[in-house]
Amino acid sequence: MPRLLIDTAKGRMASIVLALVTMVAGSTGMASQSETVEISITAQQGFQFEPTELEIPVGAEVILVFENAGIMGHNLHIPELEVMTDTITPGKTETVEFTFDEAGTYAFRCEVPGHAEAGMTGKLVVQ
Ligand SMILES: [Cu+2]
Repeated sequence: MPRLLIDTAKGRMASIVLALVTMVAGSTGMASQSETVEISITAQQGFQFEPTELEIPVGAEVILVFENAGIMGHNLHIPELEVMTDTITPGKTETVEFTFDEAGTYAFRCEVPGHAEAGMTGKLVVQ
């Protein structure tokens, strides 16, 4: 009889802990799904992106505004997502939207011949 009481108490504790874990997991999951993040990357003079590194939450809907503040045409390509802007002329902007479903470090680069080699590269840290 006393043993049965202990088992019941343990069982109740276990179900309370489980309920808490489920609540926490559910709320963070919903937050990342509905999250929208706007970032901007500028192509500068001298074959440089600014910034060259950004942090992005995994699962967020990313709105990337790419601006060309340089003196020649540039684009922005994220090879692993197959996301790429047009090559835009100085003073123009282009917006692309995408989502990273997996954490990791993703490179971006300008695909105009010679530009990445001259320094037009950067990375997005997704976590
Ligand atoms: Cu370029």
